[in-house]
Amino acid sequence: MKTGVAIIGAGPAGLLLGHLLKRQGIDCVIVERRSADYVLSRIRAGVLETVTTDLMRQLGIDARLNAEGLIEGGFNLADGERLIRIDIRALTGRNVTVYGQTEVTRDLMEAAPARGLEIIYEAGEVALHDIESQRPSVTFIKDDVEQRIEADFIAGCDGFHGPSRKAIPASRAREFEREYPFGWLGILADVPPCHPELIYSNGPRGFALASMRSATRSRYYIQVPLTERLDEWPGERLWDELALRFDSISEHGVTRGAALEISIAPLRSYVFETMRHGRLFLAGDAAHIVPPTGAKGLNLAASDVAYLADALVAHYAQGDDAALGAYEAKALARIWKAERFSWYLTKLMHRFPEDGSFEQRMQIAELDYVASSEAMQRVIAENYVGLPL
Ligand code: RFL
Ligand code: PHB
Repeated sequence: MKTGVAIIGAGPAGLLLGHLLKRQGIDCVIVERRSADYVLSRIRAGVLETVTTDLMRQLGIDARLNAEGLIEGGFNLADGERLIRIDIRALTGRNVTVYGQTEVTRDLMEAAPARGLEIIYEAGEVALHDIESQRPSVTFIKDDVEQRIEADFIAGCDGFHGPSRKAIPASRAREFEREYPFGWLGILADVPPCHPELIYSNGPRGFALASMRSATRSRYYIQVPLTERLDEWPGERLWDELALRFDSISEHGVTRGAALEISIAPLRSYVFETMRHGRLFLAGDAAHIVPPTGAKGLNLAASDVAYLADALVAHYAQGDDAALGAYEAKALARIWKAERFSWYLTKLMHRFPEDGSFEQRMQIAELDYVASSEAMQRVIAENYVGLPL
């Protein structure tokens, strides 16, 4: 098989890139290791910046987003006792949209066949070849048969554990990493949210986040040590803990219900420089990870592919490779600022086991400062709604 751009991975990065290229008449194919159902069973991001919603609108894949997305004009930081509302609409003139990554992915997957975007699911042993040559290729096993896609370019959109980043020689790259000594235990349940807007709380019992997917579906997280196992958290224990952290500060208090999903995710900050090697370009989690505290991961995947799609269009439509050459620098400038904000909010809102009473007083003083200073609130709001492309 021959194509223009071979895209590895059908997460948000790969699917958005595929649609953006197809819309411009650029030939591409997506190769995904998992089944469509498996990809749709992963519960991840919930908060979309305008970067992401604008792309969905440009593509005309926005009917459900417009009908079901919750427009949020603010969110809250809490110190355990009081809410500090960050009025993002008043401070920036913009909003964020609560609409699950699962729904974004579903909408993009469902729109693919009618637009001629081919997605090959359940492709095993995906491997990259000849990325330094003019004619790179991707091989994989599908239904016990090895197949090869020859392409002009490969887009590595295969997340943190995929093969694309590993295909770049270590001598050509630098890694920047920070691991955090805790994870997030998350629960999804069909119960009304405890509060109309998100609450990120750093209280005496540690970090917790009250989020949502709709007026009848809630998503909560609490900070747990990395050694924690899921079987140590039967539903009742988790609901008790959430009630202790949110009942006194939220509008309605926590409503309990059966878990639709429950999982633990580690927290990490990571950037891989370079995002380009020969004819391979990396985008999304394949090149960088942020801790989820700033709600930036999916939105960074979207901004990466917006840059990359524009650069590939310039190559195919005008024979102009300047934007391809500038892709990495442009993407990294936005990525590092999102890394900074996600790290800052993670440090401000979590209990670190190594921290003593001094660091805790610093967190309290900073939250108190945020509560009293519009300038501080504006800085947080501007980063939360997303920096310009
Ligand atoms: P993905 O979504 O991981 O997709 C990569 C795809 O590549 C496939 N793949 C392969 N395909 C072929 N061959 C192989 N060998 C392959 N190996 C892997 C995978 O199966 C998968 O389908 O990466 P992408 O597209 O870059 O998207 C990134 C986002 O998924 C991620 O950054 C966000 O989910 C992060 N994130 C959040 N981001 C936000 O913007 N807002 C949020 O509110 C937010 N909350 C979160 C989050 C991530 C979380 N977890 C679990 C990590 C909350 C959580 C709990
Ligand atoms: C979510 O709803 O899953 C969510 C919301 C905000 C975050 C992270 C996750 O910062």
